[in-house]
Amino acid sequence: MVVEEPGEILHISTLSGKLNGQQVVLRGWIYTKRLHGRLVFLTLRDSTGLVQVTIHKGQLPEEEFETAQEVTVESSVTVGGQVKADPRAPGGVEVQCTTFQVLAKAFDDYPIQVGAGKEFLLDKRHLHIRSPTVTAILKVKASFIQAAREGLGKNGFIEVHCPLLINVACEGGATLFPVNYFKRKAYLSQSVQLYQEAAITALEKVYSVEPSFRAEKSRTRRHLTEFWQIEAEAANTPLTEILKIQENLLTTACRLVRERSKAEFKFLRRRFKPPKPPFQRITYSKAVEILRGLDVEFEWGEDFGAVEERVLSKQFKQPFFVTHFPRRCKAFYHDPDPTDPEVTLSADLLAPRGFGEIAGGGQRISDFALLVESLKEFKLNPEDYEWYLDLRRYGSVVHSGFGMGVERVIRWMLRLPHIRDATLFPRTPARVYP
Ligand code: NSS
Repeated sequence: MVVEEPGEILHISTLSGKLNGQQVVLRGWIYTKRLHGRLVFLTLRDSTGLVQVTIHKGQLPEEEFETAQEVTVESSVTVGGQVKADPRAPGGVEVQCTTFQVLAKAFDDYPIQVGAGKEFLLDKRHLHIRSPTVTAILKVKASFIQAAREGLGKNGFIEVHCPLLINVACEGGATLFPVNYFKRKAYLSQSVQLYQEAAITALEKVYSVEPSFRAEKSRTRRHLTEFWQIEAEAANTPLTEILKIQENLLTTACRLVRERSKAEFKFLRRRFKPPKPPFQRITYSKAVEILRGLDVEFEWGEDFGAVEERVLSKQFKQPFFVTHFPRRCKAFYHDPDPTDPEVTLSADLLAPRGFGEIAGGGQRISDFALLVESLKEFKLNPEDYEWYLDLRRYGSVVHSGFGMGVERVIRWMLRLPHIRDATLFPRTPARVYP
């Protein structure tokens, strides 16, 4: 079909009562259609919102009216018409159609219907992402990443782009995805931390926004096998400083997102108050004490699971740090606390009100001999980590970093039922389609 190029095409979000009486052209997809005698009511959708389009027989050529009567849901169309202020209409305006062109008529069996089940919607995720709810979530996510980039950039962090095909584990071998790399052993990255540790000797303060992969069989509302992290690493920076950087990043980014994504928060009916610094800091041992005080049986030395994080974070109204985790429940690279080598200079950032962990990090071992010893203790082969050991041989400095789980933050901000709701196409143990 050859379609004449119309004049300037407006986005739905630019329509308002101020344009009352003006002629506009919109391009989008049919969201709903209702026939009512000589009238066709359509809801048109574009990337910026929804608007009602009313089509009166007699106000456009007969042939175009018939096309509108027969148009199917999700057809792509160009609509011309007059803006009419209507306080009852969503958005305060409707468009009275005078020209109607179909760019591609959709098959008449659009599979997504009101009341579709969760699994079905996940099978049809490639279509379901068009729903205004999903669209709003994706916009908030983009806004958060952009705000985080701005915040880190302003603080002198330089964005680096690290490999995702890697040769050694950062976060323990159990969750590595193996890749057949031309008959050699390679894996998908769990975290770009080790590469960032190399980059800081050149750039001092670096960050990345990148996918991370974990072959985690856990089917929880907080785990994906592919998720995004904002990771940062800084030279000459002890644990206390990296906590301030994280605190600053989260508060700044949340404030910016709240300001810039007002329409999305309103549409999703989410009230979200950006957190305010300083965040409370408690040690792991103190957290264990709190848990035991709440009748949770817990052995010192274990890592917190979903239950512990939920119970603990219910005691807080703001995000908070848990610091100084025992050596044995954290990865090999965590620096032991010189005043108590049983624990590490590590920290997790937990979101309040039952939510739990959203970021993890801490101070890294910077001493060569200590790092070799730690690798051996964790049953890792120092030979595999040769390049990483070089960083301690040549120009080692005290340094710290963290990784913030983007989908975890979005789930918390928007109170989403499941972490997969914060992704375009979720990847879980049961799902690599679509
Ligand atoms: O394993 S972490 O706690 N830490 C690291 O990967 C460090 N190497 C980061 C660093 O210091 N540069 O993961 C960091 C965050 C964690 O707090 C969660 O928010 C998120 O990444 N995360 C996940 N999100 C979704 N699904 C899964 N499976 C997942 N695992 C971690």
